[in-house]
Order: sequence, then structure tokens, then C-alpha cells
Amino acid sequence: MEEAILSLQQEINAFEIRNARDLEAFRHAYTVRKGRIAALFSQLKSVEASRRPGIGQLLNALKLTADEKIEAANAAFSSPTARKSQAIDLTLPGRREFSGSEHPVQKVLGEMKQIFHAMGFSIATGPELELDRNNFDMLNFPPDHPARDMQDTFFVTRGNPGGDVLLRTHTSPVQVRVMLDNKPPIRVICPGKVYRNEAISSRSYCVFHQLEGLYIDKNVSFADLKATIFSFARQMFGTDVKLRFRPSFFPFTEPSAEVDVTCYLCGGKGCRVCKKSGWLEIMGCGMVHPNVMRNCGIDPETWSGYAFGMGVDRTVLLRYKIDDIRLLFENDARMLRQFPA
Ligand code: 2NL
Repeated sequence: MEEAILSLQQEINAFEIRNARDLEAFRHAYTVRKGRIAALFSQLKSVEASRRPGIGQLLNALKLTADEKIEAANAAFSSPTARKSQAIDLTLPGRREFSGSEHPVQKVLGEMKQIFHAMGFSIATGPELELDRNNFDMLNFPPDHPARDMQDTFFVTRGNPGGDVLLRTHTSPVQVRVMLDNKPPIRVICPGKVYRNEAISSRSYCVFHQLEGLYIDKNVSFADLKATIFSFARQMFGTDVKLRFRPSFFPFTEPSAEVDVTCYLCGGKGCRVCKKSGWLEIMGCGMVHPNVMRNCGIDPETWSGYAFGMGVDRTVLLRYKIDDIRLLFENDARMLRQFPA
């Protein structure tokens, strides 16, 4: 009996468990209910009573060795990481990475550009770093205008021999450049980023997008401006929107107006977005001031023109039900992922 136990002990010690299949074979051979260790235990009752405790101890030690061997193998093959590393399926196709999509601001800008392009406007762009002169002086801003304040504008250099440099606060300096470089008739839109040193909140950010338009020709009237804005608003916000023009003031236009559309969320009945008024402000506009024309080398006795400017980001927030403007500028792919191509 002792010999049988010893030889089984040697066999068990020598058994190499290299994988899950070996482990199963080991268990099946030695430790299951009808295995070889159990077979030895069942012989115990035929052993002489005085030797039974000693043999019993040897058998228990043998069972313990086998169990420990199984436990060690289990830890090696069946732990979650071990199971995973064994379960790599090399035939699986790779996971697709998000390859980006058009930003919602660019989608809305694209629609706006398309509408004006169809009406004969071409697209002009210019630098975001501008001269104080193009951003303010040429546009008939008086020297003491509050927008020129450090408080409102990001100045980059002061006392530069070629003039102070700043981050443009509107896209109007692009139109100034177009007027300086071209003879009328002129019909352009200028989309782009602009910068203002404002308190940051869910509603306003220090960077935002604008689209401005300029039309200069002979006998351009306020009626032409109204017709263009009407056509744009109906294509952009819906064929059933109504518009209203309210008198306003800008240094670069005279007369000037602000334009409201009937709230396209409540249909004009009044809701939280339009603050119960039924109207949403969409842009400012007016007839180009004669001083601006002269500054840019265009004779206001021969030519006349209109201009308009609108913010893009507010429309993006309303259109896609985004509740914080900062989400548009954080470059977080989790946001963009929600706008598949
Ligand atoms: C607004 C108002 C406006 C313009 C922009 C303009 C440009 C030149 C000459 C005259 Cl070069 N005007 N642009 C005119 C009226 C209003 O924008 O509220 N924008 C968000």
C-alpha cells in the first residue's frame, strides 16, 4: 500500500500541466470521485487497523499535493487576464477608430455660404490677426469708442511702427481689404472666427464665428438689403418665418437696423428661448457709411452699398439643441462623435 502511494506521488509530481487541457486530464486521472487517489482511499478499510492512521495520513498528504497542483494551474490558466490572453481571436476585424466629421459650426456656415453663393456672392477670407486700422479706424469707429478698450479687445502689440496689432473683433476688416483691393461692383461674404474679451459663460465665449456680407454697386438701396435678408432668412430658418427690422446704430452703417425672425422653435407664440417675445435676433445690417466708402477709396457719390453681419454659433446651439457654447471650442471628440459624417 505504501509503495502504491509513493509511486502515485511520484507520478503526480512528474505530471506537467502546460495548459487547460492538461489540467482537465490531470483532474480526471487523479482527483475525481472515481480517480486513482479515491481508489487508494477505498482500499484503506482493508488495511490492518493499527497501520490505518499512518497510511491515512500518507493518503491525505497525497490528496493535498494533487489539490495544490490543480489550484496553482487554475490560477495560471483561468484568471481573467490569463483567459483573455488565451482567447485572442486573430481573425476578428480591427476596431474602427473615429476618423472625425464636419464640425456643426462648419455645417451651419456651409449652409449660409451656399445660400449667399446662389445669390451671386463670392467668399472672401482674411487674417485673424489684424491692424487696429482695418478693424476700427477704416470702419468709422471714433477714437474713444468703447469697443477699442483693452477691456473688450485682445491687443497683441501696442506701439508697433506699422500700427497696433489685435485679434479681429469682427470680420469687417476682411471687407475693408476687399474694398481696398477691388473696384465696385463688389458682392462678397466673409465668414470666420472673431475674438472678444468677454466674460465667459454657457452663452458667450471669447472666440466665435461671424458671417458678414457686403454689396456695393450703383443705386443699391435699403430695399435691396431687405429683399436679400428675407430670401436668406426663409431658406435658413423656414419658409414661414416673418421678419422685422428695428432701427439701430453701428459706426459703419447709416441707416442701421437689427433683424429679428419669428422664433422658429415656438412659431412666434413665445417660449423660453425667445424669452416669451416670439422673436429671435439674427443679425445687424445697414447702408455702408459714406466715411467707410471714402476710407476704402470708393466714391460714395457714385456708388452705394449695404452690409450685414450675423453670429453663427447661436444658430448652431439652437439648431442642434446644444446648451453650452464652450462645447463648440473644446475639441472633444466625444462631442464631434455625435455629428456623424
Ligand atoms: C452684428 C452687426 C454688422 C456690418 C456688420 C459692415 C462692414 C463694412 C462696412 C459696413 Cl466693411 N458694415 N458690416 C454692417 C452692419 C452690421 O454686424 O450685429 N453682427 C453680429
